[in-house]
Amino acid sequence: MSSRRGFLQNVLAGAGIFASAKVLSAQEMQMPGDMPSMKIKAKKETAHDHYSSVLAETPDVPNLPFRMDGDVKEFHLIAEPVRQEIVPGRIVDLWGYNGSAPGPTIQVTRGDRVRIIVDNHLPEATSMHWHGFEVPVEMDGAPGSSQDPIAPGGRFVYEFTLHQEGTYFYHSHMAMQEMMGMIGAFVMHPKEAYKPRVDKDFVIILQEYAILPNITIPNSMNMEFNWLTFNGKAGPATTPLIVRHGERVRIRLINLGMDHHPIHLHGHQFVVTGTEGGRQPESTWGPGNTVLVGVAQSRDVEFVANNPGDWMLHCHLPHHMMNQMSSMVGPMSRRNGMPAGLDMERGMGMMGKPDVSKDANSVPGFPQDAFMEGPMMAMDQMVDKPENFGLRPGWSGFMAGMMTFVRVLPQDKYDQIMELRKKQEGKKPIKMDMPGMEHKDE
Ligand SMILES: [Cu+2]
Repeated sequence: MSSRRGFLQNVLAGAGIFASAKVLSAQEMQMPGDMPSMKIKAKKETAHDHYSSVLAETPDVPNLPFRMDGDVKEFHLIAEPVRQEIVPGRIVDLWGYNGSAPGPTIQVTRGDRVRIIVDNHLPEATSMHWHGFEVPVEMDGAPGSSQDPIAPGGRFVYEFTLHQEGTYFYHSHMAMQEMMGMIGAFVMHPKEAYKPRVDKDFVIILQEYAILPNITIPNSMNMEFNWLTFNGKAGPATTPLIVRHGERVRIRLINLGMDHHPIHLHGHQFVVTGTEGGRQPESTWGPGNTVLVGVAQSRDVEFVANNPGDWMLHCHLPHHMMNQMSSMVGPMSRRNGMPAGLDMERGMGMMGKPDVSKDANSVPGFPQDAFMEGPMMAMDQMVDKPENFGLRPGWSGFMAGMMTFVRVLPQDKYDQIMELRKKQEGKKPIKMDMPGMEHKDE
C-alpha cells in the first residue's frame, strides 16, 4: 500500500494536482488496475492476447485516477481556477479541473459503469457536459434543460454505463468557461484493440486564448487569439511525442475553441481512423498529412513512424504558429521578452543574430519573421526536459503556438530518453495497467 501510495502521490504531485485533490485521500484513490483481481486478469490478457490496447498518453496533462466502488469506476473532478505556465515566464490565470487546463484525461473501457463526482470550486455556476456520449438526458449536463447548473460550492454526481468507443471529451457547458480552459479528454478504449494495433497512443487537446501583454487573464469574449496551445502549452514548452522507429502511432486530436485547426505532420502520411463519433471504417482511410480538426470535433490519425528524425507536428494556420501575437505597433514580439532574473545567455538560450541583409529596411514589408523567429529567440535550456534531449541546438527559436515534435528515434536514443524520464523526479511516465491494456514504455 505504501509504495502504491507513494506512486500515487508522485503522480499527483508531478502533475501539480495533489493540492486540489483533497476530497479523495491518497489511500482512497487508485490508478486503474489497482484491484488485485483486475491485475491478474490484465496480466493474463497481455500474456495471451496480442490485441490488447495501449493506454493513451496526454503529454503535459495527467491521467485522472479513480477508485472502485463495487463495479463502478468512480472519478472525481474539481472545477477550479488554475495558474498555469504556458511558456517559460508566461504564467496565466485559467479555469480548469484538478489543477490543470485542460483537465486530466479520463480513460475507460467500453462497457464500464462510471461515476463522476463534479465539485464546483469556481465563484460562479458551472455544468459538465459529456460531449458525444449516448447517456440518459438527465446525465447530459446541459444547464437549465437537463439539470440545474452546479452552484458555486456545489456538487453534481454523474453516473452512466458506457457502450461507445473512441476519442470523446468533457467540458463545461458554459461558453465563456470553455474559453477559460474547461475541457478534458475522455478516451473510451475498445475491449480488444483495433487492428492494426498501435504501439503508441497520444492525446492532444487544441485550445486558444486571448491574453494581452502584461495581463494574465484570457479575454473570453475576444474573437482573436494570441496564445495557441497543445495540452495547455505553447511551443517550445510543448512536450514532444517520443516513438521508436517502426512503431505504429495514433494521435487523438481534440478541438474546443473558436477556430478550426489544420494539423500537419512532417515526414509521414497518416490516415484518419476516427472522429468524435468513434472509429471510422477502414474503407474510408485515405492518405494525408494534414487533418482539419473543427470546433467540437475530434480526429484520430494513425501512421507508421517509418522515417527517422525529429518531425514537426503543428497547426498550419500561420497565426497559430506564433506566441503573444498582438496588433502590429512597431516590431512584433513572439516571446514574452527575456524573463527577469536570468542573464543574457540563459535568458536567450542560444545567442545569435537575426540573419538580415544590409538594406533590409529599404525592402517594403520588412520585417516579417526576422525578429520573431530564429536562434536569437531560442530558449533551449529553459524548456529542457528528457523529451527534448538531443534536439538540434537552437531548435526552440523556431517553435511557437500549436507546435510540437514527433521524434522517431532509433532504439538506443529512445532508451536514453526513457532512462532520463525515469530519473527525473516527479515526472515518471504514468503507468496504469488496466484490464486488457498495456503500457509499452518499459
Ligand atoms: Cu490552428
